[in-house]
Amino acid sequence: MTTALAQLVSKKFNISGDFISAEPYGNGHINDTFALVFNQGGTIVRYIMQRINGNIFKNQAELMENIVNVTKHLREKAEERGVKDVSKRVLTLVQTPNGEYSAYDQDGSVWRCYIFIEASRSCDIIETQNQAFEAAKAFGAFQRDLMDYNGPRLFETIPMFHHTRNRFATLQKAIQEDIKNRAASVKNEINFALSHENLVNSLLTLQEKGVIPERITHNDTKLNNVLLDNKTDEGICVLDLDTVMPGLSLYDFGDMVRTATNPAAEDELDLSKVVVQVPMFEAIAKGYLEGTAGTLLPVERDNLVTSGKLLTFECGIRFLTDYLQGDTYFKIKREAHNLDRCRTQFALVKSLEEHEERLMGFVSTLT
Ligand code: ADP
Ligand code: GN1
Ligand code: MG
Repeated sequence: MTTALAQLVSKKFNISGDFISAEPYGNGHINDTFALVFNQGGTIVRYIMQRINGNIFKNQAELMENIVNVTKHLREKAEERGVKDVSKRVLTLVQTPNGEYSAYDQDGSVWRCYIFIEASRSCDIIETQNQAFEAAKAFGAFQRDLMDYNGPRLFETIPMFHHTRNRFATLQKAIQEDIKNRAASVKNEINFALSHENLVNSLLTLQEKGVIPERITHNDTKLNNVLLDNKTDEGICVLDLDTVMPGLSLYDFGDMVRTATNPAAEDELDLSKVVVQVPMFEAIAKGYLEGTAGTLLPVERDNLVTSGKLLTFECGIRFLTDYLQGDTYFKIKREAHNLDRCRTQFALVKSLEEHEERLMGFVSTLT
């Protein structure tokens, strides 16, 4: 049904040739993503088409404006550097015949379409240190490239997205309201969350004091939001630009720690597998420093470990909140999926705490 809808919507974009198929694609938790296949005069060409999640992104016109402005800037930077295959390195939106970058379906949902970047893939689980290094380097370079962004100020597509104190307050409210009567069954997770309240202010305080600068950041740097080259594992293109907006560079680093240091899946049931792999942490720190090319301040470097703990904790409380509220935010594939995800995040926070000294020792050697 949705696949048929995707075929219908694909007609609204400037795509030539004969339609072959549209299949759900990827493992994103938010939008509905399809891979479209067309036959263009004997050549098979793929596209990525997405229905933007209107429950989460309330102002899709602003969101698309951000993406148009950000990709334009990134394309200019790549061209300045003499990059040859720019459409492999920066997401390219496909327009409609009217020159729009999105189209509506019959229900009023907003869709967009990108050129499919071939010969690459995104990974859900980290396998090698080289992948960790490359992914982090690509996210770092993304941020560095946006430092001289001079287009219109980017809209905040989800207000207070990484305001962890606010996220914590939302959790407290969800516990109190307990609309699905689930709180009693997740006492351990609630206790873990409440006992870590001291974490929530760690970066906000530094930002409020003006010690850590606001930058344009990606804000959703999970490992599967970057494409790695199939042959070399080079991080070739940063994806999922819905939350690119003003933020802290440490939000981006922290979410990489969350997703690229742990060898287990985000929804792994065997929590003994959820551990921080120190060499992976080292690889992402080196990759991020290389990608940001000397632009991180010493205070940002000093807080790399804290950011990993904070962002992992934040994601854990977001999953727990969604579980308590009846799974209305993140897509789920099984009952208690959000609870399982919350548990892995909290297990990783614990592991980060256990390895803190060693990780800090490594960070102190970075120059
Ligand atoms: P969500 O917001 O739901 O996470 P994403 O934009 O991250 O959606 O896309 C989901 C997945 O689709 C990505 O993890 C990636 O594997 C794949 N993908 C997205 N855009 C492209 C593209 N232009 N080329 C190839 N694969 C893509
Ligand atoms: C969502 O869209 P996706 O799957 O890349 C979420 C992130 C979470 C992540 C947890 C807009 O990312 O913030 O960290 O799930 N994106 C949004 O896996 O909320
Ligand atoms: Mg994604």
